[in-house]
Amino acid sequence: MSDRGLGITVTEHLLREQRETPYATGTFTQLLNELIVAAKIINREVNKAGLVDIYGYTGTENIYGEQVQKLDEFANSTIIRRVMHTGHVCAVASEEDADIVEVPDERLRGPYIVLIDPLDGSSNIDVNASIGTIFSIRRRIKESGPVTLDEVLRKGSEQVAAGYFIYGSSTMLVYTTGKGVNGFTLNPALGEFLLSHRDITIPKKGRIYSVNEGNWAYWDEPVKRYVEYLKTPDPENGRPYSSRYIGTLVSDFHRNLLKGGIFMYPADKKDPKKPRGKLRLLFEAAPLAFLIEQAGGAASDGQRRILDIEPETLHDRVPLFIGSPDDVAEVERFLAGEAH
Ligand code: P6P
Repeated sequence: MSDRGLGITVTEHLLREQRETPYATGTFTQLLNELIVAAKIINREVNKAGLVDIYGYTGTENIYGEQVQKLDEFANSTIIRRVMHTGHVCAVASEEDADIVEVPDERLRGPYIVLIDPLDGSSNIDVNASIGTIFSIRRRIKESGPVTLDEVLRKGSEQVAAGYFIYGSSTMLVYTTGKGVNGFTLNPALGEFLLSHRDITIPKKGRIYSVNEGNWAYWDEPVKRYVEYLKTPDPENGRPYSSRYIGTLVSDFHRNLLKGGIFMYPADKKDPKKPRGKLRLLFEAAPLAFLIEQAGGAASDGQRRILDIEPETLHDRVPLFIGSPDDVAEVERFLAGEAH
């Protein structure tokens, strides 16, 4: 029952989930609450970017050779600082850092490893398009001692929670702990995330496709055939699909999660350093794959279920086809040469 029509806060929802989870000790609730505090701090800076000198670049490059935005760095350090002091985390791995960042103080270590894409879509900051934060939470394998890479290079099916914040026309949190997907919208007047999208389920088949068609020349032939197929009129089967592409994974994913459809970032021959495409397995594909499956959707690299793929390195990239189950199954048929 909500108070005076306030609605259900994310804390109430977390505590309710915790009560329904026999082994829950509240540590996850506290950890997610710290991620929420970090997101509120980031959201405040995102909303005033451009008014203060937080736009633009730091002049440094990340491990991919990409220019680091000031807001990228701010988001990364804010999240790491917040989760490091919960006493429930032993390490953080970030898309922005070459290696795992361990919690140094033995008194403040716990069983969780947090993986983050601190500011996804940061190239869109300067044009005021929506951007986001992606997080993935795993339990370490060992009981104690230094966190080793093999404790992180594990299948996405081992995640205990995953979600994202989207800083758009409204600020939202969407997450799963393996019991469905729920969405919360920030009420700026209260500073509270309120339950706004209960038990999100993606339509079985959509009418939207999201891909950067500027990479057309670099795609494999089956991908080209599939996109041509989506654009070929066949009203009885809902085609042509509409093309929607924001260029921020979280935003494109969120729209397709609610409306149905497919997001693709195929392998392409554009950059020899990125033969498997641009998106990272641990920081982007795996957390969104956990979410989409919990919402009744599917996520594949074109052949394999994303959640079954074991990374070889911390920054592995992977082709990504994610969204409505019938659409993902269809593109897999094209890639397997079973459809043309
Ligand atoms: P492209 C943003 O830089 C990002 O990592 C994702 O958020 C987004 O989906 C993708 O890259 C966009 O890449 O090559 O289409 O600009």
